Amino acid sequence: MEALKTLIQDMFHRDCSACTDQEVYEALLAYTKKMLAAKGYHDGKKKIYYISAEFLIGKLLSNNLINLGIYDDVAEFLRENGKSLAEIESVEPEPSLGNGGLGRLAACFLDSIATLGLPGEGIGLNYHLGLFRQVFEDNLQHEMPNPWITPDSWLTATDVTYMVPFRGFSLKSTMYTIDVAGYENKAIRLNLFDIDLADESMVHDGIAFNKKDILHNLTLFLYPDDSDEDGRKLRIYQQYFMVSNAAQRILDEAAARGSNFHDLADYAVVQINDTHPSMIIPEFIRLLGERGIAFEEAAEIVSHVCAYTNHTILAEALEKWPIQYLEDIVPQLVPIIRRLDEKVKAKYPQENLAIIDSSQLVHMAHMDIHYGFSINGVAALHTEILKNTELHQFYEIYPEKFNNKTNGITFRRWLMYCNRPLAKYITSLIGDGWKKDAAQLKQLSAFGEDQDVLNQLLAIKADAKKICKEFVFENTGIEIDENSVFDIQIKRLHEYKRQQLNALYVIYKYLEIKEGRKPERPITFIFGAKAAPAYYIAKDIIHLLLTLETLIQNDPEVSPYMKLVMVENYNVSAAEKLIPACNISEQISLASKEASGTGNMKFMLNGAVTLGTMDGANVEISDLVGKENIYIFGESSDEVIRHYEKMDYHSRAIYESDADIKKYVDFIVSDSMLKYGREEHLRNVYNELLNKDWFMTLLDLKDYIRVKDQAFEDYEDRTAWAKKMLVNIAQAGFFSSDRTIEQYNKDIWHLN
Ligand code: CRA
Repeated sequence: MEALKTLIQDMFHRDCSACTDQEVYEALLAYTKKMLAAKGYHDGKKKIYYISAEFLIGKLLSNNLINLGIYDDVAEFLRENGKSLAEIESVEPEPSLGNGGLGRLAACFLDSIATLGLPGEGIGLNYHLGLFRQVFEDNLQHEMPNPWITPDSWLTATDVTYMVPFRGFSLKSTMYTIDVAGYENKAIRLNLFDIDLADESMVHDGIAFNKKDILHNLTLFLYPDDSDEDGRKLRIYQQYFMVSNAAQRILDEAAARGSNFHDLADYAVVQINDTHPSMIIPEFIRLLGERGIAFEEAAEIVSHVCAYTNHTILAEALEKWPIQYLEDIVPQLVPIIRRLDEKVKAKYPQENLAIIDSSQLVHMAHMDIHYGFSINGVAALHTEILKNTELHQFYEIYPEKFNNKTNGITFRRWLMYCNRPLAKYITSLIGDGWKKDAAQLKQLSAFGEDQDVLNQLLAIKADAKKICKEFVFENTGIEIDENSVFDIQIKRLHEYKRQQLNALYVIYKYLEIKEGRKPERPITFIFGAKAAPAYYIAKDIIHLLLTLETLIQNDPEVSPYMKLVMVENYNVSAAEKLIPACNISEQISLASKEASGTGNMKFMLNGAVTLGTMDGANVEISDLVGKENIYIFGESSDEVIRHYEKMDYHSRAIYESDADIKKYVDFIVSDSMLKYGREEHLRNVYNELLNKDWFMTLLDLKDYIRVKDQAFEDYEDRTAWAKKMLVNIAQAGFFSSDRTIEQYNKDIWHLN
């Protein structure tokens, strides 16, 4: 640590102990950046470019220290100087470059690409104000800007710059880099493109701004409100800016490594992360044209370079742009897209295979599938649904393109960093081979009957809950009971994820307690979720949760037995505090709707037991841990898909025929609730459940209550519960993103 000591002296002319946390942070940042740069980057002839609208990377300091192998030394050095790494880290703003699972997955993938030593990089945008920061006021969500770029940050400006042409003007870009260290390996880069004139001062009243002022707004926000035409067009500006920069860079790099472009596929493979980067296909063709390669051949070249990952079957996320919008913004792409579409139509005249449909909408996913060489889903069930239902017409013509890549998470961040005591304990039992070969966690199975080990797992969990309790208090002002069961649902707020189902359980439990049936042990229901600013019913569900929080908090008959807390501004840092402390992991989406989920994996790795539907990766978790070590409820995805096809699900019929369900739903708009909540918002939720319930909440409610009660009962047999924890940890190895990336490389990328 001599070098660090000297650096601190040089920077601040004082000892570490005399510096402020901010100063020590700045020194550590400089120190770490230097070490990262000194490591160098993975090289090779062919390179993977992972292009994504989101990279939800989380704070970087500790993760980098871990991957550089100096975490313990730095922590020790700081301790000797009267500092704590945890406090210094709290100075670091969390980069706000992602929304949910898709963005966090991209971040885990960068960690694994670097760790496995693959030549690659991430490409995205440098959003200045990121996704909004969530503030609760009067039990309602408000959105504020989330600035994260400070004078000293992980971003390094580069001299890479391109011109990106739009109708009527061009924008100059600058590329910024964040180095991502591999675990005990070299680094790769996350390259974020930005405009030079971004003007944060145009934002007013929360997150409002002039959506037409592209010269100054293009990289302000991730997912700007797209509820009007200007908002949707801004998204196209962002997407094209991202992919034009990406394509120009990829061609430049390939040329520098010796490509003549005819052989581009030997130098570059592009993973298109959902449809946001899909315009890279026509953009490549355009740029290859400028470099002398005719359309037919260019289309062929691109078809060997681009691979597409689908992350959802929800229609709202499968982007379709009016061709007129593209005409207005990027007219240079329109003739190319039309030619691509004509080629498709000549061979396959069916409407449901078209790139441009009869309503003049451009289906971005269809372009990816026709002109990409691989299409993958993100969990086994999801890929089956793509093949058999959602994208069946494509599967029939291109069966060889379809493949599954079940998602994964990096164990560096989601165990070694966020739960150091558990990571250390695992190492004490089976050595530290698991850090690079996660499958070795299976060796933990040998301790299933070892009472000391089981007790130790319970003790580590109990400690994590104490730490979490402090975090919850700081965040919400509510004191929770560390001896209660922690039941946690943290993820984006969406009707298909069914936070409303969980809320109905809370209402059921509340009424039970009111009627004198108290739980054996207090329960703490923890939520964390942001709702998209224009997704009104999602915001109403947040209001429902916050109103329940207040109601329970103010009811002395109930609050000793249960609490509900909704963490404000849920983000990666909050997840790192909550996940180690969780007992019951809520994964309760309507079967068929959650493509994979990745929170489910983080929870099991940290010794929580899943309560979930047979959806997404829950199915694979269930297969691995066995039915005794997971709580499954609800209709199967086949049943659900049948209901949609037959259109025979009517929530009102269930409500009218079941007095209990009626009681819980009615409670939403009862006087007790109206005392703390707003009628308008609560009634929206009530009406939605009764008249639409598009995600079949009431269908699964009774079974959910039954199985959840069973889980709480089983929790009381502490040894039996500890065994479930052990099995979950031992079986989590499959969900390492190192495994996922190895499969991408073996089946799709073919690097080295
Ligand atoms: N919301 C899926 O819904 C999945 C992640 C990552 C999602 C999750 O089930 O785990 O992707 N889909 O694959 C998505 O964003 C646009 O679609 C997600 O994050």
